[in-house]
Amino acid sequence: MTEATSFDAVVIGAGFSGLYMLHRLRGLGLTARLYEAGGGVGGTWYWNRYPGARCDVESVEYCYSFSEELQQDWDWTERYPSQPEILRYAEHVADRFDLRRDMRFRTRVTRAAYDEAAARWRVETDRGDRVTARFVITAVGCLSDARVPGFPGAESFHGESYHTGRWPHEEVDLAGKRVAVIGTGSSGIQIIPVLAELAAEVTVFQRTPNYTIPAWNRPLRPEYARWVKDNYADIRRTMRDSLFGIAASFNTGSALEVSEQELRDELEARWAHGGPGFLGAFADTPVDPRANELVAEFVREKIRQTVEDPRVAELLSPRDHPIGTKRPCFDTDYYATFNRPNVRLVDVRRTPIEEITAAGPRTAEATYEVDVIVYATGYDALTGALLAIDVTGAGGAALREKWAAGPRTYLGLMTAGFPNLFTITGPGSPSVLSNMFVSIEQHVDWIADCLRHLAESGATVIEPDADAEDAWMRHVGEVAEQTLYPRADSWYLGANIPGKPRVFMPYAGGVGTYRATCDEIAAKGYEGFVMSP
Ligand code: N01
Repeated sequence: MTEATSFDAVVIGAGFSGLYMLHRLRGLGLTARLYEAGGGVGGTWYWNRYPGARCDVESVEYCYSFSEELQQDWDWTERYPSQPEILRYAEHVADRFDLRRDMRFRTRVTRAAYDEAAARWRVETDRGDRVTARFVITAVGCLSDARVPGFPGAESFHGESYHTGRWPHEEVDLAGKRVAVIGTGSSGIQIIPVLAELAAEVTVFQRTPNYTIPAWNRPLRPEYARWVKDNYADIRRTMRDSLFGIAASFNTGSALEVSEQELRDELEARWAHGGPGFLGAFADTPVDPRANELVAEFVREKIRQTVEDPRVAELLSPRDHPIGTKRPCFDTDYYATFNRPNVRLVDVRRTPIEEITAAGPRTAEATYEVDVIVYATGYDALTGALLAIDVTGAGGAALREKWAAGPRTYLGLMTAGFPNLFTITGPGSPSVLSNMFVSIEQHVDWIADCLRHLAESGATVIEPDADAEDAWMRHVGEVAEQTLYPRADSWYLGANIPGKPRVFMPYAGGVGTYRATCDEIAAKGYEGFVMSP
């Protein structure tokens, strides 16, 4: 039998957005082909196999809600799910809904070109596939384009080097080894305490200290899991209407209007509970620098209480950005790890890494001899994976050109001039500022409803109106300006990638507000979109 080369839709990526999109397309009776660069499903959880990799959204909230049977059948074992468990869940979903038959693994989409005359996309892959589809739906993930800084001499290093987001599938033997970790974002903060247990020595190269809150991971109590399953309808509703897509309670009061004791009591209680709810102690933390500083100083105090060497404690204390303006981190024993005799901290803000020698990283002060270098150096976030594909729209216009000064979308779902191209959790939507599952399901459902609407109304082509897109981008910028987010050099703004335009890319208005906006636009006959037969 010859392989089909013409589909209703091509989906790019088999992470949680691609899996659910494929399922919904099937339900609509549409034909689809899904291409995935990795060797299996799971997206970020397929790649991020580093020791200690774990989600920092609670397991019972970090999962699909679209199937009642699925959410009742699946049992999570820990408060925060580990990477192997999340990967098992992705594989279970792929099998349960028989999704694999439309997937092609180890196949990277290299080019997607819109053919206006045919009103179809021509899609090419690195394995020579040439297919066409009416719709292209990108499910490429927001943090999938792993980046290693271009340190001179990196290839001359005699030991092993790994990026956390491209960790080998086979066991990496770290016992007795000297390990360098470069980077102290979420990945670094998770891997460092585990490496400290496994390796002989760990040298942490820190450029910017991060605030991190204890996760207090633990086995999931069966009675709690039962309670969640019995109350899922309410819990999911709370999550969907919330700011960040999680069920934790967020106070509406101000940190500036409570007594010192009340402030401390609230923060202590949330610290003791752990996890993302800590940042919900006061409503003005994300917007008022004085309120923010009170919360930030509480965390610095915790660092001073935990880390025995005051010089190390100070080095670990963030002072250059408000708390919550970079992606919050949640840890297991991160600060305490710096009390171990086999862990040392190098301040590469003061003395940057000048090169990687055969022996290891070299700063102006010293060469650090190591056996393994772990790059926990992050991603070209939100746009990297999309722009790695050569996408051309109407008139042959290149997406890379259109987004040269920063991504431009309407609702983060589509971009003008690129008809029938949908971007799940695209820039301009809440995506990385939320529990991804909530954002993914909302986007996929919205896209599926839109495709049904097109079919019912006899239209075949949809794209945003340029004015609607401009207005949305202004709104995304204005909402960000009302917050403290722009004050940090974060990957939200592309600040981690040299030469990337400094634009705040996600929508900071919250998933509840955003969902209401998307629903209203659809209810008004897809206001701001242009549809044609
Ligand atoms: O990457 P990051 P990540 N010299 O970009 C440093 C999600 N995630 O992989 O801050 C020296 O946050 C860089 O320093 P600086 C989550 O959304 C979730 O850790 O730029 N250092 C920074 O310390 C997260 O936010 C989970 O000064 C250099 C680090 O590398 C996102 O993924 C787990 C450098 C990069 O931090 C990305 O996290 C893991 C250089 N030249 C990830 N270049 C969970 O669910 C970069 N750095 C728990």
